[in-house]
Amino acid sequence: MTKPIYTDYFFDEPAYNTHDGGYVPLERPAVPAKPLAIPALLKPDRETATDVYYTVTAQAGETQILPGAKTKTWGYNASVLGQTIVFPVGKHIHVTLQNHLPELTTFHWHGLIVSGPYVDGGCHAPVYPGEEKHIDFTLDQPAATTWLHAHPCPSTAEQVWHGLATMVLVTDAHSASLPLPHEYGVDDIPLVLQDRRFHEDNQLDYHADYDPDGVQGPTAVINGTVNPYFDVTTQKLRLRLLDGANRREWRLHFSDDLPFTQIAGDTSLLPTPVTMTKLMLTCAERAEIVVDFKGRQPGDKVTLFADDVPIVEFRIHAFQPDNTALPEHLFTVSAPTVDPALPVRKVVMSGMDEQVMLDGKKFNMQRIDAKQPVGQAEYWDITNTNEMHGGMVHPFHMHGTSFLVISRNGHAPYPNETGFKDTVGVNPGETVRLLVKFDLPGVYMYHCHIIEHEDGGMMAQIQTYEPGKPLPKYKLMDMDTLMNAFAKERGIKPSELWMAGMESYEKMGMKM
Ligand SMILES: [Cu+2]
Repeated sequence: MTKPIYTDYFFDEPAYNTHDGGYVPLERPAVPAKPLAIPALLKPDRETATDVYYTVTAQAGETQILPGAKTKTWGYNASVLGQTIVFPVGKHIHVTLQNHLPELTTFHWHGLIVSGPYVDGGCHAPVYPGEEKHIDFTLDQPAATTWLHAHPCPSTAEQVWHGLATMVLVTDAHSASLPLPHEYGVDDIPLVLQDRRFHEDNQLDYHADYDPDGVQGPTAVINGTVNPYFDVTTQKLRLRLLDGANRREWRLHFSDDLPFTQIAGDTSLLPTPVTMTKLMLTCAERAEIVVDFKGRQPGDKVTLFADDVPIVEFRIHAFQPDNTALPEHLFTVSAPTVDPALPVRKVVMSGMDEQVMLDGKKFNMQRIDAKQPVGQAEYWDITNTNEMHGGMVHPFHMHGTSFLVISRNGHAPYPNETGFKDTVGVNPGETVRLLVKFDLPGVYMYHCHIIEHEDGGMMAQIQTYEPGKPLPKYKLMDMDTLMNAFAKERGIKPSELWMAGMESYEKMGMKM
């Protein structure tokens, strides 16, 4: 049987962000092309046969993004975004988290299965300016493209907008053994997809751009580069795509409808490669794709588009022929069994703008919304109650676990969501069934990953526990403590503080 080449974006067209009232279309860049920035690999401080030690520093800096004035940005071990971190599965990993920013932040490992709420780095794990903290963990999960980003409620969106996001590559022996492009920066390329608006003197102004349904800008910024090109020197290129935008959906395709093959989703390889000409990512989703430039000649150009706007140009140079076929089998999914007697857990994402809620409530850091025993697989039904027309796709993200997508409104999931994931776009009027099992006890957040929605309270948290053992007590943060700290750091009164999610709570008459 010949395998299909998929030619659609799978998601429901009436719910695309292009129909939003506040949609900001991308504009063709008016600045000269520049080489795509490839983040350096973060060097370990030291490494032994069993352990590896890193220091990750959140820092402020200036970045030459546009001609003229440099843009004030934040990053991890870099002025913007960050160095790429590599975590080998099985090694004991130690990370020193340093905060050199003028305000508190957290270090959230999006896609890593590490214990919550402290190592996970959500809102309960602030690192204050000038402080450093140490975390350590051992990963037991498949190779994947994950990422690190700030998650200090309710300022996650603004901190990510300033640049606090970088890729974290989980590596394992199985993935390394496959005939896939592996050479970082040569044929294995990270692509962090973001959009920004540049104000006077090329500066960001998050408050000016604020939209409770998600902040957008007209300029595509890829790995921190505007109008990038990449010099292709191999027949095959593996692109690790991350929707690192606060709100934007990326509908990606190449010039001449060049087909490409998706090999991995958020947190694992796909069982089998999926060939397609179009790919849509919702916020925080990842896809690894392999593009084959067979037949292209030196001097040719292949362009990656988002909708109808070019975002990266691939300039073809001479390459050695590489006609190795991609393996038909990439990964074995071992799905845990669900006890049919267990009830299906229901999660409802509702509203838009300031009205967004999860299960009819806004997030409260001090409230545990659900409990699930470690090791017990359960079905979770995630429903988006938005109307198809005028509604939006909400990307549902879970901390502390990888899930399988079982069905969409009772139908098969999309062909490219057959591996493990941590974020899934839910269409308006749709119920997506997930298979969820936690391996580690802790407190974990789950939320919409339109970051302004999460700051606006479209978030909840679950405590996972080991049956038969006493429930550990976790020190959970509260909004007042964080808000007072932000105000102090900014040298203003708490009453003068503006933060992204505040209006969403205030307009709904709810306390943060
Ligand atoms: Cu949302």
